[in-house]
Amino acid sequence: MPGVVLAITGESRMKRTNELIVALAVMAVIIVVTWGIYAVGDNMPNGVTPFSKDVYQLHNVILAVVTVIGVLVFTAMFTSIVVHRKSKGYEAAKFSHSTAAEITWTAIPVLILIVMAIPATRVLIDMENTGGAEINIKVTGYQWLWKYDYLEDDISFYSMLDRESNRARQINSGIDVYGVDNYLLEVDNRMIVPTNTKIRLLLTADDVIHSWWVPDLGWKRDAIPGMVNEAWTLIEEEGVYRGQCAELCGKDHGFMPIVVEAVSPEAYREWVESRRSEQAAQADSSDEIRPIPAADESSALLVDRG
Ligand SMILES: [Cu+2]
Repeated sequence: MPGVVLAITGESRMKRTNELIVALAVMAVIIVVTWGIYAVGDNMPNGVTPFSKDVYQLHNVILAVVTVIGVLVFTAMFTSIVVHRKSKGYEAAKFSHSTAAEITWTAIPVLILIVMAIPATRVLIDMENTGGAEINIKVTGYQWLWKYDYLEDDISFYSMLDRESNRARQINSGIDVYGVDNYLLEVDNRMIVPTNTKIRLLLTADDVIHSWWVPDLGWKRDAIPGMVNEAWTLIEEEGVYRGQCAELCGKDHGFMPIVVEAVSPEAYREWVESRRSEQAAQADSSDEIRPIPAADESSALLVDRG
């Protein structure tokens, strides 16, 4: 009898070793496939504000956590499917309740969620903190353009799809859209802001719900009629940052881009002065009307880095 017991233990140890080898092989395949997908795919942009960098870090941490979970779960699943298949004589366990299993598969996910919630909450709280802004800009969405009101500087203007993109997008325009620079991502009047300055944006809309989204700033916020949503940004690098309306708002939803141009605080002051005198001249000659798209010299302070 002891001989039989010994033989069985030896056999089950062999089985365990085989299972382990299969599990490691399966895990290696899953890791290689996952790595391949990550290598080929696009990650979200790191952005140009401290806040967008926090969001990016948070995204990376959570992506790592879910990747580890995914690798472990798929390894266990595929190993079980291969090693414990019915044709090898395996039968499913028939227990109906296991307190230990219930506690384990509740406690572990709860712990993981708590660990992920801590940094996520920190970023969310930071996102809501619009205090201490030096510049307040009201952004209003219309079908299908944006209006920017600089509350401290009394500047206000509309910003719509630039003339070249608009011409190219017409049916049978005969224009090759690939030849148009920043096709559908250029406007007549860019939103000019200074770098390294906390800017509060007050978002609203005048007709339907729009959504103001510039990926490099790290957030997206709905512009809702009758409501004012708040957001803030602080752009560290000079440059041109492009975005789009991100809420389906009607037939020309795809034709109301957003272009933010961050310039040095000195260049910003100059722009404010020139814009103000331009506005004063306009106010003398006519009442405010929505402009027809026109190439605007003042919006070309900075060469687009493409
Ligand atoms: Cu819209």
